[in-house]
Amino acid sequence: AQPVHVAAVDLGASSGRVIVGTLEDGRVHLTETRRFLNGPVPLPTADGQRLYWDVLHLWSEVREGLLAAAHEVGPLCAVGIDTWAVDYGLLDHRGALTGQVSSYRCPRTRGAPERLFQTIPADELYAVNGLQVQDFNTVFQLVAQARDGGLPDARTLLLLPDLLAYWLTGQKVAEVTNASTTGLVDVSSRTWSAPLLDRLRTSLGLDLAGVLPALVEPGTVVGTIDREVLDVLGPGGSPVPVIAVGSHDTASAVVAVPASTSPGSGRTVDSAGAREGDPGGFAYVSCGTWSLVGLELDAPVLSEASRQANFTNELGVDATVRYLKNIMGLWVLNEAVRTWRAQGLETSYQDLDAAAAAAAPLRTVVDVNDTVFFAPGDMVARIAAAARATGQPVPRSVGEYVRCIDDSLALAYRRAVREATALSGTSVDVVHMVGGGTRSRLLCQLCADATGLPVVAGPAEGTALGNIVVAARGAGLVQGDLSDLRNLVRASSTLTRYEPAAAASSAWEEAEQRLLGRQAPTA
Ligand code: LFR
Repeated sequence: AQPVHVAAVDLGASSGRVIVGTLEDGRVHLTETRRFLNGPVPLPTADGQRLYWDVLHLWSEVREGLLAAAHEVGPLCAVGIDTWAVDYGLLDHRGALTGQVSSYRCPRTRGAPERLFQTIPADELYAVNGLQVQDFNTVFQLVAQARDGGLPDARTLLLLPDLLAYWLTGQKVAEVTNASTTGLVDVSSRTWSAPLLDRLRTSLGLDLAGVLPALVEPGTVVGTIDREVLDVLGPGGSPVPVIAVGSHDTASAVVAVPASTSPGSGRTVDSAGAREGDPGGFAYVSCGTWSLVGLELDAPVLSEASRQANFTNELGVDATVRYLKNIMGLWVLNEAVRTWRAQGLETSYQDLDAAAAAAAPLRTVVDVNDTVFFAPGDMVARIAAAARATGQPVPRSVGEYVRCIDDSLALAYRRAVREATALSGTSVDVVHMVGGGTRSRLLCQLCADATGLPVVAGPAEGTALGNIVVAARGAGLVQGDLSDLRNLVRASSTLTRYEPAAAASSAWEEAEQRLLGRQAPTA
């Protein structure tokens, strides 16, 4: 068969990329045609600092990347778009943006959950949407927006991937995996929750019913790229379809977990270890700006214990549920690197990894999920403060800081895997790490040591691959269920297996107790 090309637009909060997947001989070969930095842009207002996304810049980069894809690699058979979750643009009656697109890290949402819970109690919300409480969930952003003047001119709310798809095709949809992070979707029925929308209208004066587009499942053809907008063509001069994929980046990343387990089947086979017939399932760590740690299930866990532990149920591709916890992730490291570079330190991530590997293990650990690490800023100073506040030694070198971050992340992975299995009544015997974080050999090894489980690391471009295989299936280029898509991912990836160090267990238990015993005061 002739090779066919599918482009993934994959935007993360720290960087974005356009990657072409070329399908040939049962494998996907990736070609990156554009990579660019991204980050929240601060602007002062009378109410203090606000953080926005530079969506026009993102849009220009996406256009350039797709043009390069079509012109340098070949005619595109499909395009899929994924970004981080929860953030949205509002369109007026002409389809023009009514204002800036806020970043989920914008402090405008502080206190918004508590305000909403006065009218819709947290447990009632969780029973419907199954979502962890994070200030940034779309529903809480809307609470903040209602306080700041509401949605006067807004006729349509589009989450970011849907907004980009709209600009390319003129079609407005709400892809369901990402929509599930709004807090407005009934996680059990995969539909907008009419009762929740009703209560938001009566309690906050937010009339969202007509503003939210129809939900579509991954695989749906959204529309074709308007050539006036972007001059690209498919094979034989055909129009290029935009396919709804797991448009939440984490949904696409989990599609690319190279395990051959269907949800609930409890058997794993991974190519790096090829241990067939293991009794347990798999956990995953999707490792980018955030680390998303959890399980793939076929039904949500909506128990009170799960809510108390702040575990989330997000909707996945092919009727799956991602049961997981957000861990602050490489954000902490990226921000620390930003600080060091501003101070003139020239360093690569590889050098940092080597320096951290040479530093003493578990000397200082911090609670990476403490809210002090959420806002952009000087993470080095914040880590030092957290070390002092918990009576631990302050790191003395760049290597020790990176080691502290990696140890602390691994410690958080350990806790999340244990909680996820306990709360869902499942067991796992392997952890799959996907995403850019797998480029750190140290972090992968620490994850194995901390969880006491083998780690299979890769693919590093998991999100783009997960996006591409779902777009390819939507366009009719490949067939099959999730495990067939994962076979394709596995055939296309280099995986590395890390075995847990046998002696490590007690040291991690000690570190865990150290943190539990001496919680730092939160900001
Ligand atoms: C990861 C991610 C997480 C989501 C966070 C904010 O990139 O999409 O899944 O909780 O970003 O949108």
